[in-house]
Amino acid sequence: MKLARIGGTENDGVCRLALTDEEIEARRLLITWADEIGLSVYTDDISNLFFCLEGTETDAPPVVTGSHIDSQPTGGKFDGAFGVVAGFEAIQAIQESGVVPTKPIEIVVWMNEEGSRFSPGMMGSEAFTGRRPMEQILEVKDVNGIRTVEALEKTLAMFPNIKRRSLGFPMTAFIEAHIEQGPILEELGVPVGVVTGIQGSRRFRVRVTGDEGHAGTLPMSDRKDALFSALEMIGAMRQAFDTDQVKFTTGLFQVSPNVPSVVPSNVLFSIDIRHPDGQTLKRLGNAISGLCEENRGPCAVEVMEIATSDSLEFPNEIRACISNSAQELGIENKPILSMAGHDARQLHYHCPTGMIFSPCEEGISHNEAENCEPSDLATVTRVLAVTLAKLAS
Ligand code: HGY
Ligand code: MN
Ligand code: MN
Repeated sequence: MKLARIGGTENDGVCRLALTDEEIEARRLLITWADEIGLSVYTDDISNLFFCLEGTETDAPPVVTGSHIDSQPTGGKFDGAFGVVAGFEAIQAIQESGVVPTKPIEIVVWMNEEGSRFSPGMMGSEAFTGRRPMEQILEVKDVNGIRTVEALEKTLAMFPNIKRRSLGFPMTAFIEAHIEQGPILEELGVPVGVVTGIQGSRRFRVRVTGDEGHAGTLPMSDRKDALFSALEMIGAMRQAFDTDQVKFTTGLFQVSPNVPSVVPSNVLFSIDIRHPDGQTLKRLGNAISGLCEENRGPCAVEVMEIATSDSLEFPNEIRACISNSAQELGIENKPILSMAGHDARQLHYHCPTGMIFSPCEEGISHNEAENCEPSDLATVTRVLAVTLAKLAS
């Protein structure tokens, strides 16, 4: 709740975009918490944050948990933040239990998971795992034309005394606790979800180019109305993508010159399409260019794919470790596929990785009304603590 007040909105949500003053303030709070329980603090060249509990084998690859603290502009208090706070609670529980782990246990805060300011997201985990080149990440601009590298340097300069670590250091395992962001666990009445994997997603930007004109004088037959063409394209996609299990939206939509009496000359819109089956996602994503071309009317259209993530399955050894930990605590748990993307997606290609889900009220997320029961979050955190202690011993 204290973390949620940083960037808190009047609708009881959170707006704490990556590398903003609000996020810098949140980083300061976490560093204070880490100092209070004796964790050492590190960062890296992409400003991921690491809080470390030493193990008896100081140089062993750490067991890592964590998530992100950046939010959507109309985000909730728990998306990302829960996984970071759960890491602190789990480590404190391990410290208080007197268990001294063999391997170090660390909490990580991945930079810019959401990608709402600098897009696409997951920059911190992609740079760490080398799944996206740094130079590509650093040149991304936000809506005000600020480059990622400028905001990154400003953030890093705020914490001059934090030791730097290399990107990509070895890890024994990565476990991310996160809210489900869907309704399944709540409907089942099950407090813990053992995540089986993450569905695939493909993200595009479509630029439609027409011509400005006088709203009152230019004959309709001579118009190159970029907005009308964009609407035709989106309508055609909604029809083509109306199949089982597909998730599809055009969340970002920019019109210019965006004034009432000028025929729109330019539209830029996003496509976020997801599906658990790799072949279906491939087929649907590959159809986008054709659908846009067929519906461009008198306008020009350019389709750019900016991110592609295959469906993935987390390793059984990690899923079993989480499920057994819940069992030992007498906590009911169920396997569940993640429909949302997470940094764990990138870590899956770096080390044995898994996720633990908590229910969230009516599955609401990426919405200021996102809400969770503290008891549910505590239950997931207990399973996380046992899982981390096991993996680190
Ligand atoms: O879009 C996603 O799935 C993630 O919550 N950013
Ligand atoms: Mn998240
Ligand atoms: Mn999110």
